[in-house]
Amino acid sequence: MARHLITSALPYINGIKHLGNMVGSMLPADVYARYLRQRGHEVLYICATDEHGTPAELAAKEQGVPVGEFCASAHDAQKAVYDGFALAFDYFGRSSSPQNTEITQHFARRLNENGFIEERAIRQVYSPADGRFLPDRYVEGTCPHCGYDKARGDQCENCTRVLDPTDLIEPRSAISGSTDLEVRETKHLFLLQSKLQHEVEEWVARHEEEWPQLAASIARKWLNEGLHDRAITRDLDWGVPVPADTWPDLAAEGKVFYVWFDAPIEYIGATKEWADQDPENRDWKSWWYDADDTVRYTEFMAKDNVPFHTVMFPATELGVREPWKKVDYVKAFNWLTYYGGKFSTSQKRGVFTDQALDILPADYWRYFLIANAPESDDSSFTWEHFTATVNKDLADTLGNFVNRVLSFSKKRFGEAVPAGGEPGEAETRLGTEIATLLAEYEAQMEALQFRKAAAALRALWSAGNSYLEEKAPWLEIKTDKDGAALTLRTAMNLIHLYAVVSEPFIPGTAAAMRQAFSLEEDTATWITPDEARALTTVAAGTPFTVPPVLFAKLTDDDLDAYKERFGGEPQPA
Ligand code: B3M
Ligand code: ZN
Repeated sequence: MARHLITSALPYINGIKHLGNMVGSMLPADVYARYLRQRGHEVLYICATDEHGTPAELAAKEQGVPVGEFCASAHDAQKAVYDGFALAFDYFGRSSSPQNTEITQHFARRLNENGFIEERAIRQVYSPADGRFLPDRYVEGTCPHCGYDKARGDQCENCTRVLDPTDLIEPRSAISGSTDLEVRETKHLFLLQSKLQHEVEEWVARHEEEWPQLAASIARKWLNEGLHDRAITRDLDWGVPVPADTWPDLAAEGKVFYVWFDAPIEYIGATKEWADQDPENRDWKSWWYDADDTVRYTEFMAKDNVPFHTVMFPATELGVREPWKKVDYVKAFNWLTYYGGKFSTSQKRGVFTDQALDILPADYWRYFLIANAPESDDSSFTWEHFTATVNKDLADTLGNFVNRVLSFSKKRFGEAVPAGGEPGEAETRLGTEIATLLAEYEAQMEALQFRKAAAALRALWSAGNSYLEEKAPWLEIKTDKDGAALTLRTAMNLIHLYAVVSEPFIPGTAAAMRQAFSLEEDTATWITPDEARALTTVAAGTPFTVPPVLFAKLTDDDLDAYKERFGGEPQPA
């Protein structure tokens, strides 16, 4: 049994995320983590809020609260939503933690000792009216490439080009609106990534064959363009301070590290946060340090984050010259679109995660999103597709099967799994089919192919329906009571199997299904294809209850109401 370290890209602190964010990072990571735990592996799933940088400062300013306070409450708000989605992190930390500060500063000192950091004077936008430098998003203006007049200093939202604040035409301060801006010289730390190019290339070459094509091709593209030295400090109040022991001048000027320098280090920082809560029993270093032979590390993220995880962060880790664990497998996702257009936080298009939970329980979303994850291509969210999937897969194929079998059995045989009948040809055939489908499901989960895994799971559910239609216990009972008992007992074993193997996708419903049976031990321990084949884990005589309807069918009125509330117009991509 391997030790599995899992991280998902750290959600940025400045607001509740939409469904598109979650499907490309935290949700599949949770599904994978749950699966591995059920298979008996030791798993550590770590995530955190990414709290530094200009968007946090600006959002706090907008609300008129100190940035530390803003982040604390925004962290809690995000965590509450993730709890609602049943994301079972081992720890959900904060990049503004002292642990992250300590490790980030350590990394910077080591990089410096190893000759990978250099102090350079650069020209930066300064605002006399605000009395400060204006990094990144603190400057707005007209994009020199496309003419968009609300481009931000770090990137143009319209044409997506990456910008430097000094590129903007007619720049203005995002704080005061002042256009009285000057360019002043100031010193910053640069990470000499160009010196690490070869090492990163060698490292990527050793891993890319195993990575999914999306991750490998993005890493290659960045390497081919060449690694550039980049500024890793900023003039901000909020961030990991540049350590005064190493850079007294910069520290005195209040410089902090750039958010993308400390954010990936927070994967380690959050692990230490986790360990510090129970230091007797938790050893953070064994997951991260000298762990190449003992830990398998899998990262989840959307494609725009891939360069930072496949090239920049590995460069940092390599340059530290200490055996920090580097990623083994990068699971990258394309975009989930909303009717073919962008989910947009700023334009309030699409469905936010908190709104989703107001409408329906987590399992509806979890199943739909993973079954349609943008794995090989972008995929589009539409309410039509969502309601049709819920009705067909969850309400009919799974939910109805469970309720039909249990209610009918209760009515005819009472509240215990009925005895009688000997498995025959139909059960043997069913057992073989179930074993094959379960093996397929396992293989797709091991390969992190979530859509295909969902298809295999759906096929398992369907197999139960076909069996039930074929045996028709509601007719059988009229002529062959033992035969009907066998059919229902077999179907109940399927329900129990579904309860166990559906757990990664729909943990709430899975628990309700498991708990329908009064088994000695309520455990989600995996059932292997060979065990499943026999369909006898739930013995005759086991008491059961009929759970409330597992999935409500969504009506045309529901569909209209969703479209009315969220908009459902097709949008050009
Ligand atoms: N916070 C993702 C984003 O906001 C960024 C991920 C950090 S992962 C270390 O787009
Ligand atoms: Zn532009």
